[in-house]
Amino acid sequence: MRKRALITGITGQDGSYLAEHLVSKGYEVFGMLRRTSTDPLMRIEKLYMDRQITLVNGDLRDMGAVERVLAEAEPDEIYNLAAQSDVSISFACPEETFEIDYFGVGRLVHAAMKANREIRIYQASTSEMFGKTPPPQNESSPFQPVSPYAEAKVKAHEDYVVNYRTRHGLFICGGILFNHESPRRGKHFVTRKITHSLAKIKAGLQETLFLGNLDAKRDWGFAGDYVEAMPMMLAQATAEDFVIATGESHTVRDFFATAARIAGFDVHFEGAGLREVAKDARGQVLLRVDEKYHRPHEVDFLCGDATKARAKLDWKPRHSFDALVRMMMEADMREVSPVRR
Ligand code: NAP
Ligand code: G4F
Repeated sequence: MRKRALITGITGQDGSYLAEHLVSKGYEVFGMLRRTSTDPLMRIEKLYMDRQITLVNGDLRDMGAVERVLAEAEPDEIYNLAAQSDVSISFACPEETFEIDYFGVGRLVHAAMKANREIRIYQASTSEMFGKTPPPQNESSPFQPVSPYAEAKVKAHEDYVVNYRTRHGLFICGGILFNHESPRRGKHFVTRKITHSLAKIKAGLQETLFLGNLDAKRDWGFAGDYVEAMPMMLAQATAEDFVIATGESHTVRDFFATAARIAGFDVHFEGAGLREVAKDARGQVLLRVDEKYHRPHEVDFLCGDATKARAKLDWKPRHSFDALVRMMMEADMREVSPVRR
């Protein structure tokens, strides 16, 4: 019998890669689709048109809808990827963030428990939960969240992953994934903002890119590699949490410099703080710092230790930092200037 998987957040970056991965492994895949999704087929059009996935309308904010989606999908496995996933938006919209990223998880877990206690559940936890805890961060590192997004994810992890696993015996794994990117990344996240803007600057469609904190360090991996760890977690004999990371960190400035080099710019940096700029060889300012992109509280340094995932899941990342930046930069150059190909 084919395994049935329900993916919430199927229209997002991870949902689209995971759907492709599970289809390739022979799963019957269902996806929860929000009525308000702005561009629902942007990342999953082929899967949908080829009838390789089934989309079911629902919203994590609506208990009745969650129950109906579960009744229709009858999943063996649930991958809860749906979230208000933008950290800086969470400072502006904390209630909406909690409604989806905390209460939404509770609705899904309760509905799953009512439908079938044997369902295996993957919850998208996050490295953002470590907040101020210095690197390297692993499964034993304390959580010190500094944003409403991270607080909601910590509470969901503690209340619905750890607690429902130990107290109610449910099979729930928390995947504590460090930042992972791809050409499908939303353009408001810093990596894609950089590659997409550089592609436009290169094509003469934009003059300058404005960013916030260039010193923040992130452990960036490729989303396509990371989603493969999700079904591996649910295939274990016992439910546990796993950190998924590359173990290598770079600053936002490094990401920009690497992408600019791949795009063909010869960049150098001048000045410091809010006056820091990056110029090309002709002196054109490609990058300026704008205070409006700084956050009220920042996570300065994330670098994950995925030793447990390597040992127990036999998972490791297949793409290097340079390969990831190249993949994103080249995809954006093709998207912005298709005639160049
Ligand atoms: P994403 O691209 O922002 O996708 C988020 C998805 O959630 C979208 O499909 C969105 O659907 C859906 N969604 C939002 N609110 C919903 C609601 N009320 N009901 C149902 N669906 C809703 O995020 P991602 O990068 O793929 O990340 C996937 C998950 O992993 C998220 O939970 C995120 O917090 C977590 N995570 C991400 C990273 C990372 O680096 N990417 C790292 C660690 C953890 P619409 O199309 O309707 O907006
Ligand atoms: O790309 P970001 O917005 O990602 P962030 O905040 O690390 O969150 C992402 O990864 C988390 C995993 O740790 C996920 F849970 C979460 O859902 C999301 O996928 O920002 C990365 C860094 C930050 O330090 C930010 O301050 O880049 C810095 N940054 C500098 N200028 C900027 C900008 N970030 C954005 N989005 N836009 C800027 O202009």
